Amino acid sequence: MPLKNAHKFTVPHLQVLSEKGTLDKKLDPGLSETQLLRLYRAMTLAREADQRMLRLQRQGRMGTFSPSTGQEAAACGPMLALSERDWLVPAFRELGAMLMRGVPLHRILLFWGGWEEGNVFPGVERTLPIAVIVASQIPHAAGVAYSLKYRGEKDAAVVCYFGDGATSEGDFHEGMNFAAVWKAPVVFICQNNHWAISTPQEKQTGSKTFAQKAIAYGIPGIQVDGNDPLAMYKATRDALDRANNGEGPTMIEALTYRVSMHTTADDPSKYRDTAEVEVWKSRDPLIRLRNLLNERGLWGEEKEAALLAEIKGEIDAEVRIYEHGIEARSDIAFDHVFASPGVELEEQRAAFLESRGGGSTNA
Ligand SMILES: Cc1ncc(C[n+]2csc(CCOP(=O)(O)OP(=O)(O)O)c2C)c(N)n1
Ligand SMILES: [Mg+2]
Repeated sequence: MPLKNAHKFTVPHLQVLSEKGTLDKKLDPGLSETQLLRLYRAMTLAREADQRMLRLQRQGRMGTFSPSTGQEAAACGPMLALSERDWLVPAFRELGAMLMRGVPLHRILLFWGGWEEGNVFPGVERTLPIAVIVASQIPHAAGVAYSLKYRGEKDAAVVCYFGDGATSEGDFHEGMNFAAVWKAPVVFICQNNHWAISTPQEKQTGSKTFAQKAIAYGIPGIQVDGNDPLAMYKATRDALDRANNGEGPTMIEALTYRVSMHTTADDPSKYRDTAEVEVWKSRDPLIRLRNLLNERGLWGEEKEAALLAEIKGEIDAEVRIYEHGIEARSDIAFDHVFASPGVELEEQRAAFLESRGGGSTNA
C-alpha cells in the first residue's frame, strides 16, 4: 500500500520592509506616523543605551552584560503591539523591549551592576525581571498565560522572549507543550541571532528553522525577518489577536543577528568570521526604519541630531540615578519572593540582619 501523507506542514516567512527599503503594500500593518516615530525613538534609545552600557562596563562602573546592538527591531517591533494589560516576559537581550515597557534604564543598569534592586520596577506592572537562566522564563510565561485564562482575563496575553539556544533546554519543550495543550494566551518570540555564545545554529538544532518546532506542539510557527520592525510588529499583532480570541499560543522565530559580543566577558572573533558580521551590520534595523521615515518626509538630519542629543541627556540622567540615586538595602532579597513574605521568611530576614549587627539600610 502506498504511503499516504499524514499531514502537510508549512512554515511561512514574513517580511514587510525589505533590506532595500521596499514596502510590501499588501502586508503593511499601516502604523500611524506617531507609532512609526515611537518605534524609531525606542530602537535608537536601545542602541544608544547599549553603547553607553558597554562603556560603563569597560570603565568598571557596571558588571558583565549581554549587548543587544543589531537586535532592536526584534525586541522593539513586538512591543508596539502590546497593551498595558499584556505581560512582558523577557530573557536577557531585550533592552529595547524593557525600555518600551517603561522600565527605567537605571533599573537595568542596577541589574547588570549586580544590585537586587534591578529586579524591581516600581510603577511598571505585568513585567517579569531579566531571566539569565536560559529558558527558565518560558514555563513562567506559560504559567502566567494559563492564569490569565483561568481568571477569565480575555483582554490580556503574554509575550515571552528567548534565544535560539534556549530551544535546546527542557524548559522550552515543557513550556511550549503546556501552553499549547491548555491553549494559553502566549506569544513565544525566539530571537534567532544565529549564535548561542560560540554555538552556531547548525550545532544547536537539526531543524532547518526554529519556527517549525512549533508544529510539533500543534501551534502555528512563523519565521519573520527579525531586522524588519514592521514585520515583527505585524507577526506579534496577529499572534496577540489569536491569543485574545482563545486560539492559544504562537511561536515567532525572529531572524536577526548579535553584531556585538555575547557578553562583555567574551571575544566573538575567536569563534566567528568577521565577514559574517559585516553582512549583518549592513542589514542594520535602525537604518532600514530611518530610510522609511526619510521617504515619508518624517525625518532628516536635524531631527536625527536633536533626537540623539535628547536621548544622551536621558541616558546621562539615568546613569546618575544608577550611580548616586539608590539607597541599597542589604535585606532586599527577602522583599519580592512572595507577595506577602510570611512568618518564616520574616524570621530569616531578622536573623540575617541580626548576623550583620542589626539595621536594614546598610548595603
Ligand atoms: C541554564 C543555563 N545554562 C547555561 C547558561 C550560560 N549561558 C548564558 S547565555 C547562553 C547562550 C544562550 O543562547 P541563546 O538562547 O541563543 O541567547 P543569546 O545569548 O544568543 O541571546 C548560555 C549557554 C545559562 N545562563 N543558563
Ligand atoms: Mg542566540
